[in-house]
Amino acid sequence: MTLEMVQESELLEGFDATIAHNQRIEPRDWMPEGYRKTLIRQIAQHAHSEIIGMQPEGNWITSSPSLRRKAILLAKVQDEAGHGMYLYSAAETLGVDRAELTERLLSGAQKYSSIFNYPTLTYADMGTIGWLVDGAAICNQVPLCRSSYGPYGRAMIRVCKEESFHQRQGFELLMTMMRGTEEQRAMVQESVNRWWWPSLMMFGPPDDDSPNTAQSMAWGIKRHTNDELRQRFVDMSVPQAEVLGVTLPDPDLRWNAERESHDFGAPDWSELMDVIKGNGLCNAERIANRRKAHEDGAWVREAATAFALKNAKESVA
Ligand code: BYC
Repeated sequence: MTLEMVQESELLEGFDATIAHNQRIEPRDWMPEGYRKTLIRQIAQHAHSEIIGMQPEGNWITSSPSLRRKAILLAKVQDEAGHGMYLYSAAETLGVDRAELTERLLSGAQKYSSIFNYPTLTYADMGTIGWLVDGAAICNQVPLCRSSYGPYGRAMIRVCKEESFHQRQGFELLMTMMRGTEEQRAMVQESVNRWWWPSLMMFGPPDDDSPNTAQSMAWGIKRHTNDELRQRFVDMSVPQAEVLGVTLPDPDLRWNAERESHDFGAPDWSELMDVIKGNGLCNAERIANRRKAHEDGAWVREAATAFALKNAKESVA
């Protein structure tokens, strides 16, 4: 064994002990290359999802039915931009920069959540996204507050607080519509029918087909498997659907007293794979919009860099 190999095995021992003691890995700590790469992949994908996720709702800001709804939607979409920024910053602590991550998103080398490749067809979708999509996000992200990587876990705490507000505003919007006219109730049901299955797909493929889960759990990056979180989401959503008075579009959904959980049908996994590969209804449009926004913002980045350089020179002089 060379000296370098001995040093690396000692570093690995220290890293494993930190994980085993449920303590956090911080940016300056040594970490295995695979751990770093997995975190960059997941955190960047998460950041991209927040930024691309502004589009389906952003489209409706100018068509909000009242000033109150407009202010709420605007605030929510701005929160999502903020989440993207915290997450890109967390990824940067791992030695990548944001420009490089944006390039990877635009070239298709990195993914973003499948859910944002579905179109928003009615205003009820603003409520359903809040209720189901943010609801699924909370289920997935609350355990990530305990992720073994410090900057990611800390970013998640603030993100989750805001997601919780997002979910409630969605539920309140749907509740208001359900108390309205027959037509409004039908609009909510139609929207829930379209978003239910894609929301279940947000948790990723079934555990048996999830190549990353086992290693990510061993490293304490993920705290639960995809199927565990999906089950938690279904159990959480069923009573909420009853309160709202909507039917979840799954004929196999029923309470299983033995398991003390709901049984439910399988989403169309071939659809998830197809959307992930880029063949969803809105993939091309979402990336084209993101590319245009990035290009249109070039002058802002240039101005900010020039201003920072000028300030740095002045503080040296
Ligand atoms: N969509 O081995 P697996 C939000 C990929 S934003 C696309 O299970 P992993 C919001 C996966 O990346 C919420 N791709 O992977 C914003 C992997 O491919 P690569 C976003 C998916 O990482 C605005 C491959 O499939 N949330 O809430 O262990 C408005 C195999 O999967 C998907 C997060 O990003 C998918 N659904 O587990 C409103 C949460 N599923 O990368 C709301 C953080 C799987 O190897 N991320 N893939 O090429 C995670 O928790 C995990 O990354 C996942 C997947 C559970 C998503």
